[in-house]
This record gives sequence, structure tokens and C-alpha cells, in this order.
Amino acid sequence: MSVELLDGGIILGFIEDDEAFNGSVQDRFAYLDTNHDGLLSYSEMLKELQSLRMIETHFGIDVKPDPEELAHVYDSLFVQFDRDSNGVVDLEEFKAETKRMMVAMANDLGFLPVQMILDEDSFLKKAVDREFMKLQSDHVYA
Ligand SMILES: [Ca+2]
Ligand SMILES: [Ca+2]
Repeated sequence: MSVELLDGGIILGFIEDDEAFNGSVQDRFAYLDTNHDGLLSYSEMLKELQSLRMIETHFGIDVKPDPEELAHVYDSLFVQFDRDSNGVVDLEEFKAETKRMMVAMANDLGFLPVQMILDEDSFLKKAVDREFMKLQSDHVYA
């Protein structure tokens, strides 16, 4: 975990950088796909759904839901990913929904930087790292 300064532009820059974004999505997908069948089942997705809920809590929605309510939240998040409703999430679905969520988050944030606590392996942390590297290389090659 680390505290990072984040704004909408950093997130959008990351999403628009195909190589960085697709690479991170594929890494994350492979990490979640514990039985390596190229698809994410509900139980494999749980880890991701939990971290997505964590992100919501950073926006001040930190209620402590009862387990039933939590299961409902995970269910509805899973359905958002599983666009063809076949009960599993494939890489394209995972990529599309991750992108959609990050664009929505970027729009919410706008261009006023906010501090967020980020997991080391989260997409948002990767977005921040990418921005940092970019700034460094701009500096070096300027
Ligand atoms: Ca799997
Ligand atoms: Ca599906």
C-alpha cells in the first residue's frame, strides 16, 4: 500500500497507452485465473471484486455491509463484467469493463489531484507509476 496523488488525466493517459494498459490487464487476468483455463469464474474474480469495493470505500462509501449485502455487491459487479452472461469473464470482457470503470473514475476525479491509498498491484498504482516514469523520461530527454 502507498499513498499516491492521482487525477483524471493520469488515469486516462494510462488507459490510452495501449501497451501499458493491455499489458497490465493481461497480467492481472493471468494472476486471477488460478486454474489457467483463460476464463475467470466468479470465485476467481472475487479477489478483484474485493479490491474494486476497496476503491469505492476511498470515495467515502465505507459502510460495513452484512455478508449478504456484500455478496449482492459482488454479484452485481460480476454481472457488469460478464457482458454475455455466460457465467465466466473472458479477457475481452475483463479489459472492456476495467476500461469502462477507469474512465468513469477519471471523469469523477476530474483534474483536481486527490490522495488515494493504493495497492501495489492495482491498476491505479500502475497508472501513477507510468506517469512518474513518463515525467522522468521527459526530464531526461528534454
Ligand atoms: Ca479460470
Ligand atoms: Ca462472459
